Amino acid sequence: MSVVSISRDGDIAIVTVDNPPVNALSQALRQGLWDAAATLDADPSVRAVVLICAGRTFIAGADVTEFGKPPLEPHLPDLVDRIEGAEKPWTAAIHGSALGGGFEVAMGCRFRVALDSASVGLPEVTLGIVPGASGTVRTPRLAGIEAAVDLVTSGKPVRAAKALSLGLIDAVFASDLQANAVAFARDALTCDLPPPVSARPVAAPDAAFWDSRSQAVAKAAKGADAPLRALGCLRKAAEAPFAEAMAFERQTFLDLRGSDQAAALRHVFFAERAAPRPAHLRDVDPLPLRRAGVVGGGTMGAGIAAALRDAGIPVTLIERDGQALARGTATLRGIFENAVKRGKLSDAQARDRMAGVTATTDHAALADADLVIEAVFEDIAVKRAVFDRLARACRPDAVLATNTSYLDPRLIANGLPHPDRFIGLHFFSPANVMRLLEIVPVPETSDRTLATGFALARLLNKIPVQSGICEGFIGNRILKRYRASAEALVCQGIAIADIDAAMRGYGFAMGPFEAQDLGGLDIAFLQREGARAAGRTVPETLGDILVRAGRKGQKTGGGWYDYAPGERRPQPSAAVADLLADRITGSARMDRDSIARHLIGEMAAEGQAILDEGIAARASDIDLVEIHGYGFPRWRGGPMFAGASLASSRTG
Ligand code: 3H9
Repeated sequence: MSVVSISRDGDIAIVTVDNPPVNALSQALRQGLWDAAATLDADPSVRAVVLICAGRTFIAGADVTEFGKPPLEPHLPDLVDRIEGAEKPWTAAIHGSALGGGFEVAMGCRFRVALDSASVGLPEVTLGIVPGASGTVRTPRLAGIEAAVDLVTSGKPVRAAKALSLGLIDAVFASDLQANAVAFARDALTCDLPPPVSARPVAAPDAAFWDSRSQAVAKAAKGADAPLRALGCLRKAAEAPFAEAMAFERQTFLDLRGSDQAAALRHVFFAERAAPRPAHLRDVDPLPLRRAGVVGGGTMGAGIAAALRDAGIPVTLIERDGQALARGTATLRGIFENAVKRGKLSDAQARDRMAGVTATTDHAALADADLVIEAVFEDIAVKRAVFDRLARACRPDAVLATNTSYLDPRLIANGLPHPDRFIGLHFFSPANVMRLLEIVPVPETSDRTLATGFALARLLNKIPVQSGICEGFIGNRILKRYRASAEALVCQGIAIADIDAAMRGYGFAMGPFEAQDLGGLDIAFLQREGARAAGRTVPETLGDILVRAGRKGQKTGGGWYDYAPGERRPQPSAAVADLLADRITGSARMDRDSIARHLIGEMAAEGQAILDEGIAARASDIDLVEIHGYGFPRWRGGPMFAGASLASSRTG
């Protein structure tokens, strides 16, 4: 069947696009629309055209799978011009999302109407490119340069009501999109047509505007190239004639499309879509998730409860006594109050979030929970006791999950009457913000329980990655190697501050030592001490030496660095140099680029071991863990993606 079909409603032609899953602008679709424009121009009985899409969304953009291949005609900018130049006015009727090339096609139309649930946007910068079919040139002509800068450089879509207020669309309907769009198109024929978007003027702001915007955009981009390049295109659109700005945008698009950053971001785009759908669970129905319980109201438990409430799931929060319960409830309330302060929630929404929380010390309140997540102290005996009680209090079909980050979930599940419904769900702090969820089945976990873990991730808008069982699972195991490798560099004589600067230069918000100072060195220290107490041989790390000397990080006024009272700026520390003097045996020199390459190579090597052992199913899953759990720069693609290109640049 053709991806474009034409039908009629009297003198209005309806062009329907049907190219599942998201109506992406493949060559066949571009050609189909091109031919439709020619057919309808030639048909004197047609007075106007409505462009609408079948399926879940309007055209969601260029076909990203075609980006690595030679471009085929008709090119998208020509198609947008062709639609704009059509003899009859086209109206784009938008449902779902009109994104990237999809919104550019809509801007080629004389009018744009949408369902109120729809959104429009130009997410190209999130793929490491700029809009390539007039997005930077037509958007400011519709919405003005300020709004265009926000839309294009952030890549964030806006909902229909906002789009209407910005002038990006002309009308919003609650339902009956096709009938309303046809009526709109017919009505429009009774008035003078507005000029095509390309013919509309755009006001050019002064140099100060561009200076302030480039600073803000560079800051938000954190090393990604595309947002600043997009800003350059917008400036051209404001200062040069239409055709010149189009040529500039096209050249920028083509430059970036082949860039390393765009390849990395495409890799992440597809990785994020592959991770939530493991092939072996395709035919497995998850269990319903109507009510949840969280045991433990510390930072992690409260964060998990907040994430569940954000997804609309009623939560029972359990603590061991009234005092701990009051603290946990206050932490949870604090999360929502903070969201109100930052404008993320209204007062009423925050109240509603708390109204859906039952706080109690009585495990019997978990009798109707479909899922209970344990987030208590990392101590096997404490956790076992919790699960003993849960086994008695919960329904036999309720999923019981542990949020352990280091303990072996098999030991926690041991002795449970229904281990098939047990699973590890490893959240990252703050759990209501961080998108990563490591899903860790034990051998007895049923497919249904596992599928429920993935369904939970979908509900909470998290990126799920399945991990096998090993110490630290995927993420903390790589973190351990990263830190150990960074310490090894220190022992070779590389300055702590140089290592941190190298990793910041690579794109991390913080280097490995600064990050430990912020989070506290004592957490990992206590884990190592626990392992030592259990009789395992764990070599003394440099971090251990610092903690034993009372240097636990910023909270104690010093860790790897010194901090002036009340300050967060790290200062190289003579005390640390003294404490570590015996262990610093080398006087190696390495430039920052080599330091970063070395440490990324170490992470990738650990990732490869994780793959070889079957702990992770795909290299791209490991990349997602690092990007969404550990601040790895997204535009680098993750350690496995970046490590592969480091390896090829060494051999090539
Ligand atoms: C662009 O337009 C450049 C132009 O300016 C210039 C050109 C000259 N291409 O996300 P989902 C697949 S750049 C190919 O789970 P949802 C996706 O891989 C583009 N495939 O659905 C998945 O496949 P599978 C700018 C695509 O309902 C399936 O569709 N546009 C594309 O949760 C379902 O995806 C964007 O960046 C694509 N463009 O969300 C929009 N998009 O089933 C990107 C999706 O085999 N897309 N697929 O795993 C989205 O944001 C979401 O897909 C959308 C639907 C919101 C539309």
